Amino acid sequence: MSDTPVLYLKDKCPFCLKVLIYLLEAGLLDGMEVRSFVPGEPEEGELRAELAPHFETVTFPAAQTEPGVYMKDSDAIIAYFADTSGIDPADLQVFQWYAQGPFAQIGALYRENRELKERLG
Ligand SMILES: N[C@@H](CCC(=O)N[C@@H](CS)C(=O)NCC(=O)O)C(=O)O
Repeated sequence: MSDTPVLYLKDKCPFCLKVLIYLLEAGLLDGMEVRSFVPGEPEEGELRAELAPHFETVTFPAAQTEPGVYMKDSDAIIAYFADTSGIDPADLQVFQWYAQGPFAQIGALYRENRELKERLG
């Protein structure tokens, strides 16, 4: 197996998009292998089966930073690549626009929706 880091993404996932934007804008994506799936397509089962032994619960995005070393959680993945590359996400304009704009709004709407549903019982 090569030492190229691998990124595991679920199509249209907002957490995955956050990592993707960071890596793209930082110029790091070219050096990575991206394995993504559309929910319901056959690749989904393959990727979940690959990741399942490495996590108690599989979530996307996930990354294999070196052969056999897996991590998940979008902020942790960004922090790892920021640390190894020295490229601070705070300096990336498109990343900041997304993280503080649409991504933050999606989170706020999700929490509001969950609260309203709980109140409805
Ligand atoms: N805190 C995690 C949340 C990631 C997350 O919840 N991703 C969703 C997809 S948008 C997921 O993996 N859901 C479970 C699944 O598809 O099995 C992160 O920042 O990466």
